[in-house]
Amino acid sequence: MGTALLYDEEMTKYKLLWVDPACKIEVPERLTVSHEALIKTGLADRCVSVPVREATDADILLVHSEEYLEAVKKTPYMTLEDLMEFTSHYGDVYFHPNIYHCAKLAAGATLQLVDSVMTGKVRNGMALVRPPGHHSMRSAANGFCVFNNVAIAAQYAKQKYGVKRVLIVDWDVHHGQGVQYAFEDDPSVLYFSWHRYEHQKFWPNLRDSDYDIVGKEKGAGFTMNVPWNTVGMKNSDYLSVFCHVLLPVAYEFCPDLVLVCAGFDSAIGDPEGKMCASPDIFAHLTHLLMNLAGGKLCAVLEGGYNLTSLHQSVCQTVQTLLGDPAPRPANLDGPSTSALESLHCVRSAHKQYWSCLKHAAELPTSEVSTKRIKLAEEDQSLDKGEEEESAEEEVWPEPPKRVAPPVRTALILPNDVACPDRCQRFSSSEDTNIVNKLREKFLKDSADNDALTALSSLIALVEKMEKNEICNGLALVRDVSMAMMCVVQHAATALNSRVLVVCVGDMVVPGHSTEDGKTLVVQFSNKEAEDQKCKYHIPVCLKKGSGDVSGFMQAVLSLLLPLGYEYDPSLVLLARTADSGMCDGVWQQLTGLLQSLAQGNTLVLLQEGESGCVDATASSLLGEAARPLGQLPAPPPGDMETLERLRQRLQADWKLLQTTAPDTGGSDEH
Ligand code: X5A
Ligand code: ZN
Repeated sequence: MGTALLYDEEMTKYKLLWVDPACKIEVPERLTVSHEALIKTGLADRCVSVPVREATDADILLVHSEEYLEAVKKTPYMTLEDLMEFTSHYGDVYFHPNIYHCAKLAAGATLQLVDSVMTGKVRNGMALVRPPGHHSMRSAANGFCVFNNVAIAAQYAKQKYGVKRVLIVDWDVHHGQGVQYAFEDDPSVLYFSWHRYEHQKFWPNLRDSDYDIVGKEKGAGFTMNVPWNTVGMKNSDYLSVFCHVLLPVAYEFCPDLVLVCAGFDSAIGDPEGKMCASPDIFAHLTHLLMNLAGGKLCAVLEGGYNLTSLHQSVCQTVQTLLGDPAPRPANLDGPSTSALESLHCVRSAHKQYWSCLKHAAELPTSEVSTKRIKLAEEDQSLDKGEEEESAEEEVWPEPPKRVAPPVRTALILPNDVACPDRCQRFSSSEDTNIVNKLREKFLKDSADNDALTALSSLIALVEKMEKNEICNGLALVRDVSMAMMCVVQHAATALNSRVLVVCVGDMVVPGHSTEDGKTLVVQFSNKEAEDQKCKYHIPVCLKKGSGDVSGFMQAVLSLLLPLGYEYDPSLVLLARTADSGMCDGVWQQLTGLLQSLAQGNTLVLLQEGESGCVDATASSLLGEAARPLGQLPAPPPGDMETLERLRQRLQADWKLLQTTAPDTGGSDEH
């Protein structure tokens, strides 16, 4: 199943016709440059091109008022003077004789994308549209937006396809207040937004954008705002919020469809956002959402005003939707203090609504909110003192080309186990060098040539992964611990290699090799955990029972992922024992999510008897979406306490595990 791309040149055919400094960045080139980059990189060719249509009146009325629609309908016939007058009723937006036509195409393209995904024509897709949508409200244009493309799409999906729950992720650097207002009392739409806020000093300067605005009535808890109170947020800040706020809540919510307000003004170089996240972070943000809703994800362009940063970010997003492994993200040095303050605030504001946040720390001493009020009083002239445009242009390295290895998934299987479709059965011509080394190290006394052959092809597979000839692999082995040991030892000899070992179930794990940091072992078992040996050996003990799915997912999202990102392995080794008791759904989520690390170089080791889950594992390794787990029940309290204790103990060594700022953090429950 493919990836849809929606684009129509017609949407480049309107522009600002007078002088307005607030609007001059919203130019037609935003779209042409993005589209040309997709063509030049060959990405457009790999997508399914879906034609754009105009949204109908009925579509638009799903969100907007009749009066507003009728008023916009008149704009194609207005004189320049009339257009300026009409524009003056709204904030930071402009009209043009052709913008109504384009706005219908932008909303219509979004609906075509939803149709393509919901009917199964494609798995996911992206709509490149102008004008953007997330600021427009029921009866008002705003912030370059005329019709609220994504809000209309959410209503449409509910109405036409009976979708029960929609997740809207707004990673644009501005608050999509229009989307928030459209769904503030609606528990069937979870709206998440992060945005430059600066204690209300940044446009659109709304009290409604703060962390304590959580939705109304039945919709309480279904609006999540992460205000950024300083500029310069980086990759670590974005990933922290995904791991500690958005993903746990999204998995608990269990959407049937994910819509992304995909604005790229949150990337480095953007004159509006002034943030420092690199364009390749969008590969990760996208990947991390692709296992929700069975992979049904629609990304819809919103902002993005640095043309270079914009087209790079668009390409990263589309390439990830197509299933190519994400690049290793650079500079994950932990979140900033200001980001941690925001994270802390949102988590505490939502702890009463989401069981995954139940153990979040209480609000910091009213410091953060009083700061906001003080600042607002001090400076009534909001947004005026905009500093002079700095002459220096931000520079950053072009994201490296992502070359998907020729083979996606290779399997080492006994002859009597069938190889799943689209995978390659791996057999290596015996390498005497490897065999001799292995014999020396592991099998001195044993004459088990079968075992030796199996292990040597395992090493050969790892070597092909190192050379980028194979992306990932799966091996059914006689002895999981032994196989793991071999791979770890082999990898340790290579320079700059780091292996993240994830074990599920009780097994002997490589102990001695962890101290130098060449290996990070995270072991999930339900045996009472032994004490942690060092920073690089992390036993996680969760209870077995009905709630174990929630507890385990929580551990994956807010413990394993941040650890993995900070460790930045060159290989992920995922092993499980036959008696781990893990269901296929959770296993697929784990396998799918871990592929965001190590450029997708994942090697899965399964016990020989476990041929039953080869297909499910291979499907995840191939990049197919894991099946949804259903709305998650509350995790067992004991598990949550275990995880929270672990997180607190580890956060000194692993900064991405922090969820509170150093000075405001103190007061945890229990
Ligand atoms: C879609 C979008 C930004 C408007 C900024 C106005 N709008 N100052 O990014
Ligand atoms: Zn924006």
